[in-house]
Amino acid sequence: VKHQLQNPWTLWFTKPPSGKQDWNELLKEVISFDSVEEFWGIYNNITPASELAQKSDYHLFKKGVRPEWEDLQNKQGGRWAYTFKGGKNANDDVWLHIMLAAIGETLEEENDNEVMGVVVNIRKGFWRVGLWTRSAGQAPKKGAAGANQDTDKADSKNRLERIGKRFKAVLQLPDNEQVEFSGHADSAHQGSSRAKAKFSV
Ligand code: M7G
Repeated sequence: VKHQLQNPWTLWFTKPPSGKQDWNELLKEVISFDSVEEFWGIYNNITPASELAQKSDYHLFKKGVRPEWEDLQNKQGGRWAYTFKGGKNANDDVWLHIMLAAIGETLEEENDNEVMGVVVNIRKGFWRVGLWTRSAGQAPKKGAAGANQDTDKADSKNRLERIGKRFKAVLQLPDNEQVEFSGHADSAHQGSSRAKAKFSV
């Protein structure tokens, strides 16, 4: 029996740069799947995140969305991020739990339609997990059909904060630890994902 997921997902990998390569040349699509059983088959056969070299990333995104700021479905979006250090197994568990929450669709309410994917960045001395969302708490374009600048902006921010709290719950963070949200447009503008946080929960 196959336990069908609500959405098909694609795993991507960013390999560490060797010399001067563009972000684009480093990002590779690995495999797509749409059942719980396929997920475990893949998970049990790929290199655990804790065995990847520094500057590697895994990205698990809804099929059809590239894990890039430039993707049309990410352009107006942003991400919740949490940076941490821990033991190998504890770190792998954090990433596993984030992936399970994503494919199990427990990071948002059914109509939120915000979650694009999740990412783990393996860096020198720390890991970072990210949760990418479709919107970034911004006002819609002026004159967009049915748009109400003030209520739409507030709605987006409310949704994102609710999602940020669920992200924290999956990470089992105590109240005094924060996760931070930043918009992709700011990250792209600053040429770094370490853009100043717009808000935190
Ligand atoms: P990072 O891997 O998110 O964080 O971004 P880090 O600073 O901890 O390593 C590192 C760099 O990768 C950025 O400064 C960009 O040059 C590039 N990069 C990362 N992302 C997610 C993108 C993206 O979506 N598009 C493009 N063009 N470059 C990116």
